[in-house]
Amino acid sequence: MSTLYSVDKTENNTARVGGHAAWATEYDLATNTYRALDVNTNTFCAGGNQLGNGSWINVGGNQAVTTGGVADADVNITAATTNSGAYDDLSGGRAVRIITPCTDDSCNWTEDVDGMPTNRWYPYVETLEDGSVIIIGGELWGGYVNSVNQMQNVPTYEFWPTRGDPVNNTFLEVTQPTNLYPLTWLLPNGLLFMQANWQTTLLNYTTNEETALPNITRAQRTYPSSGATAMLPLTSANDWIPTLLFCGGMDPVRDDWDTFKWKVVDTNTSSSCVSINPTEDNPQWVDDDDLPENRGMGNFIILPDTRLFLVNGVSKGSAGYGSAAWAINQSYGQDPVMRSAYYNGSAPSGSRWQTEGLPESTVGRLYHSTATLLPDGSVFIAGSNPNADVIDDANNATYVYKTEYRAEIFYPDYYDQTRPTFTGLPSSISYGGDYFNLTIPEAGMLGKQPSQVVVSLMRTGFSTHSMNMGMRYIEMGSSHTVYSDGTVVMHVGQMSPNPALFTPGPALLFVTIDGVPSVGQEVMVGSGVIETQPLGVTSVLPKSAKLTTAYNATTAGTTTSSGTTTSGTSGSSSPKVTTAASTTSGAESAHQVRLAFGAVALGLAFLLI
Ligand SMILES: [Cu+2]
Repeated sequence: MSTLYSVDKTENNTARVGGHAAWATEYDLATNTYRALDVNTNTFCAGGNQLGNGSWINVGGNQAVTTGGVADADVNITAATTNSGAYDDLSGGRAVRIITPCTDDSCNWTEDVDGMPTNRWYPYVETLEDGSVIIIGGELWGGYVNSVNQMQNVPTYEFWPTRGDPVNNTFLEVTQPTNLYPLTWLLPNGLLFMQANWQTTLLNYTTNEETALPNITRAQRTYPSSGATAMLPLTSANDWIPTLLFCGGMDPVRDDWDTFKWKVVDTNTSSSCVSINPTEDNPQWVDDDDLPENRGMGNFIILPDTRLFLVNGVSKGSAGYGSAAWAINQSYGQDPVMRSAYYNGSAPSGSRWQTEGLPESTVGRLYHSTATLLPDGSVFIAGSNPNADVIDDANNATYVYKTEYRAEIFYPDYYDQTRPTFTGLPSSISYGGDYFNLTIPEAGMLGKQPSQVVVSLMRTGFSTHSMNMGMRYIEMGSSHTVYSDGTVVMHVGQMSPNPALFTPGPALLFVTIDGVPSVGQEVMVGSGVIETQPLGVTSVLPKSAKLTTAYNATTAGTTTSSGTTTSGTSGSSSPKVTTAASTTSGAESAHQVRLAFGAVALGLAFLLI
């Protein structure tokens, strides 16, 4: 059972809640039904991520609006005053919204309309080592880009829960006009990698020191160019060293993005891919294989077999909409790319992209579309609305790009294969400590060798604007014991005692054998509380062994002396440890599988796939 939480912008959806149009839902994939959730603030272009306690946070947005996205007369309207306009909404610029997923229809978004001291439209949200979040940048009221002359830049970051006043950030002061949703990743060394406009920096968010890195090459990747971006899977093969990949976007004709002087919608998007290894000495941008076709607003989804799936986007133009004379109706992008692609980062250079056998979609996914991995390894795709309000056949039949309410599911090539199965997942995974065991029955091994088994943890991220904030894959260190009846027990190390490598909160655990993943099972990483995480010592794995005795559930895992070891190899090492250990106690909690879905202009009434 999977449930998606979607957040739209304030607009005239047919779904209703609390006497007004609904712009948030809980969607049950199993029954293809949804429950409208009563969000009152305007969530237009908010940011979001997963907290260490299992809740989802969604922050910022825009002023209260009425029909057509037009600002209400009282744009600062908040809970202290009366809701207004056609949609009965409140200003969302300073709002902090939280939902804790549930299985009984009891949960709703809680909204603090004064949750931040400043408006933030297009803020980036990244989860930190203690399961709190840093909220970065944005602007006050919205606009196509963050133009210098509009005087609405918000060049600060702050935290939730709050750690005091917002902190000024030089990088955000020098990267206008394309520093909305500044692309940010927490690195294993605790620094924040930030990329916006052409610039790149490393931010120490505790000392506010910045270290400039070389400018990104060949194209801009931040909104509104909106390249596809991801941290590549952290694996034993790459020694858990992070590489950040940026594909597509646009090399703008004008760096000021002046829509009076440049027909953005007729400009080709980029086919370039570049990557950087930001924790190396002297990091440099390097070219990666070009995309199969040029694409802006592409969305990378990490698959549990470590490939990336690329979907959505356009071949011409940019994200955003508006009243420029050259717009396609309101859209600043056109010619949707219907073909998706796989990227295999472990393939030799020149052969990393694969498009053979991939079906083409018939649904264009332009501005405000989304995608997310589901626990069964498929990819859920939805949304598209490059317009200020709902556009449909009834109110604007001639529009080229209408509001898209159809959702799709993409099934990767492994989907219909027999899947690995496993049992024994604990309710939580700690930072360091004793290893745990997963049991794979003989049938679950698919006839493969235990050396082909990979155990990984994944986060789907909060999907919006071609980004999945918080999306991450990490391979767990493991070794194995094989029994005479073919049962394999995987000994899996706890997460390295470094929460910056993989921050606390719910994650999906996959067992993948020779490229075929199991269905992911949810597990809490860390204490389940937003706090400095208890750290143990790095797990010590037993040597891999092959026993002459059959598997016995009551003795397995406690000892390997029940049989004769006929072969032994050392288990793969655990991810690098960069922090020392100390321990405090923390509560553990288990959570149901839930994925949040941060879509603006995402349809609320999904059609059957
Ligand atoms: Cu937007």
